[in-house]
Amino acid sequence: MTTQTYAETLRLEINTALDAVSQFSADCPDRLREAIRYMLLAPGKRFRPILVLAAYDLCCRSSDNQDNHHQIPLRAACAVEMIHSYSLIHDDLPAMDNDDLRRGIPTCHRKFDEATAILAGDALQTSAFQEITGITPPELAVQCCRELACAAGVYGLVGGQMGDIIHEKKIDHAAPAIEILEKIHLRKTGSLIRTSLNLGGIIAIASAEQLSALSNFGYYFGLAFQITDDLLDVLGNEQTAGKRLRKDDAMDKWSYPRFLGVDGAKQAAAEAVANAGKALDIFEQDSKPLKLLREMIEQLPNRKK
Ligand code: GRG
Repeated sequence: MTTQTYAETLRLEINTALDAVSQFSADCPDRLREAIRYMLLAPGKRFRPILVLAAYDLCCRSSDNQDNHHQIPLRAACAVEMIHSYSLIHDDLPAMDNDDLRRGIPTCHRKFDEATAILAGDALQTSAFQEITGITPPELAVQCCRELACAAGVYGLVGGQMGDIIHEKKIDHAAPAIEILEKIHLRKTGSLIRTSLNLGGIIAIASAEQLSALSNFGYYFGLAFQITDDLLDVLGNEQTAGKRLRKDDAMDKWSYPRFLGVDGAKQAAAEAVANAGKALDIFEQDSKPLKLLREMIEQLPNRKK
């Protein structure tokens, strides 16, 4: 199986599982279900859930060939994608970035309305944790729940988003800009990426050395992801990216190209990619998941969306 085929297999498993977890019973209002599924099932790259499954496969000692091999890690994979989708829906709202386009389609509040989009985001967040409670044994579920809550809350996504808003409005300029920028992005973007890798490792009962390597890889992956996202905003094509670009300058946002220039940001991304690669050196080098993780990080500087 090539790395490409392996990645496609994981993506298919993830999309099937996301479809299943967002059916909900008849008690869920139809409009809410529709709004949730509209953004959750829209064509995202599925980076984070793929990282969960690849990290799991990398550290898992049981046989690869069981039919239900991914039954438990798929719950965590769905949960991170649900948290990610909620954050995109809320980030696009008029009170935040006020965007019209996401994943190549109208944003959730444009397609439905603001109240529905807020509620769809809220429901995605709570459903993510409900999904985690299905992980067995229960002690593992508790560990995963804590890991995800830390990444999503005040120390992660939400805290990072608040930091971004504060600095966008230039309230606090005391510390060196690049350090603040890194801190914001490690929370806003990096935390969920790192947690995706951690969750895969935790569920696979990885060793302390493996968990530390995954976490290091996640740190640099998050950094490279954010720098290349900022570069995409400057250099990318809106149609291919499926979202509005040239936002950072227009909204006076802090970004890597703004502080380092385009070439400096490309250099910083290359350094993060190299450091991420080194973090993986402790693993067996010719396994499928290892090759996929290396490919994902090496492709980041070429991303078009
Ligand atoms: C509203 C709590 C809250 C947080 C918002 C998601 C987010 C935090 C901000 C989005 C703005 C942004 C451009 C963040 C940088 C990185 C990022 C999260 C990009 C989008 O993720 P992709 O590229 O998207 O993985 P797809 O659609 O492929 O899943």
